Amino acid sequence: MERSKTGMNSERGILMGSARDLKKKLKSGDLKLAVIGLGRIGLPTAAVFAEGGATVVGVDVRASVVNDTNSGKCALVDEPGLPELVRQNVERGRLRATLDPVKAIPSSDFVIICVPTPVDQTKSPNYSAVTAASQTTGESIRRGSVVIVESTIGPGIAEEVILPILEEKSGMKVGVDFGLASCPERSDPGNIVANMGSVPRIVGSMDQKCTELVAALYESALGVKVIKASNPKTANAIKLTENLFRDVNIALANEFALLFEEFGIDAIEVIEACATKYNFMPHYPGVGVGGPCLPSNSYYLIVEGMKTGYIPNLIRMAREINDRMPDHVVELVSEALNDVGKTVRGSKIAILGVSYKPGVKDIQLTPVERVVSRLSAMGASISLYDPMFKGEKVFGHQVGRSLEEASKAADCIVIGTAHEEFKTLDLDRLARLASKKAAFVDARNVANPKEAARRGFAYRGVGRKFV
Ligand code: SAJ
Repeated sequence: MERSKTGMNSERGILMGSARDLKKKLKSGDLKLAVIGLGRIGLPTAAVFAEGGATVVGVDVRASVVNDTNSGKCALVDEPGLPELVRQNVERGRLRATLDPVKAIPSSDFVIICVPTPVDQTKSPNYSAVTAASQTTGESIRRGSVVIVESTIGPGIAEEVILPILEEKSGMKVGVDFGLASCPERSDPGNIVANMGSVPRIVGSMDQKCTELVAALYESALGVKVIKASNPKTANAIKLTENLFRDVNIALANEFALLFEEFGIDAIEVIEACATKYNFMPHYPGVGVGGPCLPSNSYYLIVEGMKTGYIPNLIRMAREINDRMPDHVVELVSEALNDVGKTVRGSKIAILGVSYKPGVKDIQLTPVERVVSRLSAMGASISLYDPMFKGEKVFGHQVGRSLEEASKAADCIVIGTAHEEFKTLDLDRLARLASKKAAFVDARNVANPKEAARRGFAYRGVGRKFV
């Protein structure tokens, strides 16, 4: 029996076998995976691979997540299908979790790293969780295993930061003793389980053999198509390109909105008409861009670009435009209140929706937070309502148990998130609940401007300032 340099017992590693061996191992239930990080991406990843036939051990630093998982529970209730998938696969004995990476990594064929990569106050990427996971993996990995990085990282971080750590900690060589691949997650929060079974995956690794193996893993266990990229940095560039494409196009939509407000033109009418053209992909203006991905991902590319002396100005400017939208919404609130002879100071402002996007229970970098803090600082009393946070404390405010509770006697109603519930607002009822002369500021364009104005509201929408 060959001993790996890390002194662990090991059998012939997956890297030494073929894609066919891998599929056989998966079929026989002998394929073992470790997933590092059981958050919004890691837990679904662990669950779908278990559902696909692998035996998965999830690793997380949070005891609550580990205990929940081992008792078949899942806190991500806003991910359709995930709670059932976790329960079923824990009951089947295919999925379990641990706080101790050494209980997961040495026996695994694949180690999948799904830890967060936020940016810090200075907008620099914080890769500390990724480097820590790489160190732990390097210390425990067995010969012949493959490391897959699903976390979103800058181009070159896999080759220049993660790889040296893995080689140094394991004392082994990539491409010879272990494999390293980037397979960035591409899942849409709020729809992740379905996405993981349908959206093609991108795989780029240090050598062709490893790329073939990782591709075979995702194809056979998840049933998805796999795009083979030239190398990890290309795979990471692909992920960032699709997210920055979205962020820049949202910024363009926000810039059109700011312009068309000055011209008295309805930006939504314009965008929807443009969307009838075959090559126009509609993006919509609003209170800004939130979430763990788009507000951060640009900086991975900006920072790597600046190291080369090239400053990606368009990408940077797009961030500035999107980051300014919450302040624009505060201006719209102030204007609309003026229309009814009121000021922000002393007004009751009901904010409907705090999540960064519809249908998810997530306030990470939500643009609504700045609207709440600015209006509070300007002397308004704030009441919040969000169907995902009923009765909970958010931004220091108690979220109401109902829309009615939050909107009662409000001088201004602000739509912060386009949750389903807000798309069928009963404007008559809202007008009766709100104070006599009230404003309505739709920062997610869910309501019909004319209908709002017809109920006597002083109306403002992002890109809609004409009624
Ligand atoms: N938004 C707009 N206007 C739009 C679309 C979105 O203002 O037209 C806002 C949303 O309200 C939200 C933010 O942008 O605040 C981000 O929304 P999103 O729908 O892009 O959602 P994320 O960040 O949850 O997911 C994105 C997705 N990326 C792309 O669609 C290119 C998802 O597929 C990625 O997997 C995810 O980032 C990620 O993890 O990177």
